Amino acid sequence: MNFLTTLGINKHNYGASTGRKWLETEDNGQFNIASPADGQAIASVYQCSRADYEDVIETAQQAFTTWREMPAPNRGEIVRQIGNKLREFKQPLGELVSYEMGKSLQEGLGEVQEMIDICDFAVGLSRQLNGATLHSERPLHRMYDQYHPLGIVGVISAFNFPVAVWSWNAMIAAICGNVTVWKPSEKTPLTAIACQNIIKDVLEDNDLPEGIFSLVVGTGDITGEAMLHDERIPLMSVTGSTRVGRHAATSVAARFGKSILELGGNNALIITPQADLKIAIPGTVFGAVGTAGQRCTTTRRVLIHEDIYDKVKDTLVKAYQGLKIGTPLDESNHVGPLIDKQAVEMFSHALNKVRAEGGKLLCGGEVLSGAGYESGCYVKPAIVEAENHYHTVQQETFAPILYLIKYSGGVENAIAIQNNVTQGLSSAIFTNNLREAENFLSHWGSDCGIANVNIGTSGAEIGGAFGGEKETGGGRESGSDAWKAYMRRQTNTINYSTELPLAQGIKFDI
Ligand code: UN1
Repeated sequence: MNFLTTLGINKHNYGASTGRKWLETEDNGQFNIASPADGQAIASVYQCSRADYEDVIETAQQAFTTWREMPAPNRGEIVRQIGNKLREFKQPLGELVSYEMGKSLQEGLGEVQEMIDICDFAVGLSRQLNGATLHSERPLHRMYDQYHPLGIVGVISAFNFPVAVWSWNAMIAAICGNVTVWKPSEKTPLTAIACQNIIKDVLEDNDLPEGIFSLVVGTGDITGEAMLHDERIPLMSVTGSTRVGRHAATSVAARFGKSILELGGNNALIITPQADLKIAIPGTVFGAVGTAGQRCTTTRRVLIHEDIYDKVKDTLVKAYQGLKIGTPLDESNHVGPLIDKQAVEMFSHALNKVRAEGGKLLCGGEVLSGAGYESGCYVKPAIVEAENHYHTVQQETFAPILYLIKYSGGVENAIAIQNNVTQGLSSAIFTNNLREAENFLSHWGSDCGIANVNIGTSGAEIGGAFGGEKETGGGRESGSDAWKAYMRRQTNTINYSTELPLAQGIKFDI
């Protein structure tokens, strides 16, 4: 595996770094990482110790005092160089993402492309961290907003986007003047270590101090849990399940920290009688089986009008029968493995449950075995006819299960079904009818953070703000003005007169 050597992945790797330097703890246990693609051991990672964690946080605090002094466009220049390094390492990093996490190589490369794109976006943004200039009610007074950095930004990321989510947070945080401490998923620490190796040269070439981009690979108590309760970390950005996010939100709020939460989705796609099925069908299939159904934005429910229900159902089942399932490193395969055997069990369990509730399995659902499937992590994506109120349909199962739900009447009925879940991340409608599309996008339409017309639920561009409502957590990352969450806001009023007029015309003579 050439990509391992190129990315500096050894047989045993350290799990804690302050940017240029690895902390050399070897006695706190290791994570042994095997690939879901072939079940083979890849490498191991020494877990960060309590002392390492303290070291990382103290170094990061120190680095913040230097980093925030640097003009934002100069910080942008560092991010520009990181983007260039990522371009250089796109192929091997994409391969490692694919091998360690199991998503198809196309999607692994796509994930690294998202990292490059966010770097470019952040470089431009480094000259645009602007606030408003406001008119004061008092003469010879001026008022404006400014945005200042916060300090340490803690990033807890999930296995499914093992590197892109870090970059959305870390690159925006960096141009804002913050330093980042990253705790990757313990299922995918090798890609995180690779990223740290990739940025190391940039930090060295620019003679930057330790602590601007740090990494802590470890279990909850020593890293994740410690970060949630650590008052030295003013902002926590957490990607994960709603269960994890609820705990994170309350822990961080209890110490008046800020959080950005990107949690579960239960994304629906509506196909109306006026949809162009030529694009609706591939949009649905990619949304449902891409990343083996393990994106937060995966299409989980498809709401089909009764007039076209049978036709869409048959076409989808036929499309599923043509899916190629196999090693993610072979670009001709559409679907790779799930992350681990536990995920396979959850997939099978959800299918059993939904059938017990009255759901009808139309295709897929098998766990694959035999040549090429030795890891035990490959499944056949499933399509199930179901009803929206089923308990299983209301849950996010992180696996390729697509629920077909029939609706009748106007688009408002489909919108009502789509909104009738506790999550609110992504949503889509396929229609060529302007009225249906605009109703879907209106304030009585989709209640999700992302609402697309004639595009599936997944595959958002980095230029938009990414995140969702309700149990998805309300956070926004990446593009648009999501950067504001990484800064503290200050309102400044300046008096350049020789008087002291008080606001609201209050008289106070002494
Ligand atoms: C996630 O699943 O956590 O929109 C992020 C998408 C990707 C990001 C998904 N750009 O599917």
